[in-house]
Amino acid sequence: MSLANAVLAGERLALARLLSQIENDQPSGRTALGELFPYTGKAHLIGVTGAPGTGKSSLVNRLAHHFRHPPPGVPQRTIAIVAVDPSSPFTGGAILGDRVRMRDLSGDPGVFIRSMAARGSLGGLAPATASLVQVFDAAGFEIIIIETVGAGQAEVDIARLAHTTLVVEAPGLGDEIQAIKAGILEIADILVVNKADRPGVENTERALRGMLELAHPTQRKIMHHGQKMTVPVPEEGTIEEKHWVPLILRTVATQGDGVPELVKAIEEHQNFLDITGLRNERDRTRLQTELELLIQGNLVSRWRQKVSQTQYEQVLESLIARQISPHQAVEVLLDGGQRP
Ligand SMILES: Nc1nc2c(ncn2[C@@H]2O[C@H](COP(=O)(O)OP(=O)(O)OP(=O)(O)O)[C@@H](O)[C@H]2O)c(=O)[nH]1
Ligand SMILES: [Mg+2]
Repeated sequence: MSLANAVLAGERLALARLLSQIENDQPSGRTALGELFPYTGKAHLIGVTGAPGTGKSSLVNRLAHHFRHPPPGVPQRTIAIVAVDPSSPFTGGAILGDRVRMRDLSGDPGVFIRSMAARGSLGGLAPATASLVQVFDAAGFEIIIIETVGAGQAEVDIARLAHTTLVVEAPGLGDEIQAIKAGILEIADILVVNKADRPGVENTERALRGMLELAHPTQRKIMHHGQKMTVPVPEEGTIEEKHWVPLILRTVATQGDGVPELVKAIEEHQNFLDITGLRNERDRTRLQTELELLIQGNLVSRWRQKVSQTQYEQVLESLIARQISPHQAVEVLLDGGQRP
């Protein structure tokens, strides 16, 4: 049986082996992914991002627990977690979070957790993460959570992989400003003020609400009364009707407070995407982004094979000495590193 077929048959060892091959950018991993790709497109992808230490891993753990042990009458769902830690595999918080998760979720065959610290050689972290997510999707996991430390563009790219993006804030981090910097409000579908047991939670929430009002002025009134936006009817299909105003919710991840409400909000957003047809639009954008990142990565790596480090440094020196302009340098380098 091929590795892809073993993954489709639900073999966990095969799944783990394929995830490693993909992380290491092995050709065998790409072959299997090619076989699996037609089976993707079913999972609901949830991105969880936010500043270091805001409680993302604790929250993801709670969410996973909730999806595995739902209230009566609600179907149980399988869940995969991809924790992306772009820093060292030994210092990152993903490791700590995983230990917490292992204790709560280990032994449950409906849960699969993967930490990713390595950067694939082609195209960077976001495409590698996208590939892992595709494997989980094909393997039949119904919910896939992608946890990233929200610091820069790479994390925003990864968050864009998701259907529903949660941005996690916590009181007392000066996080309002960080959120603006990372452009994170633009990607947030749900803003979670975690550590709501800590002092300063009102201030954090007020700051976020203020920023939301700036970003979505037409929704000012609705937000003012602290009400959730109702899901619009798609009859007219105008852009306004497809507008989702991010929800702000408080949680205490350590206790599980606010988690049922958060799950409800995620489901509401999922419905909104389905009803408005935005899910298809997001899928399209997502795959297009992935394609473009892969093209960039591939072109750069092909080019690197043609130009030696010495040639590259010679051109760089000429540039620094003002003998050639940046544009001329690019021309020279793309022509195989020959000086004019
Ligand atoms: N008081 C309080 N502490 C919390 C809460 N949620 C998480 N913590 C604590 O905050 C610390 C960081 O939690 P993590 O879940 O590892 O946070 P994280 O955002 O995943 O951290 P990184 O992955 O390192 O960015 C841990 O000590 C948690 O126990 C909360 O709601 N209230
Ligand atoms: Mg974490």
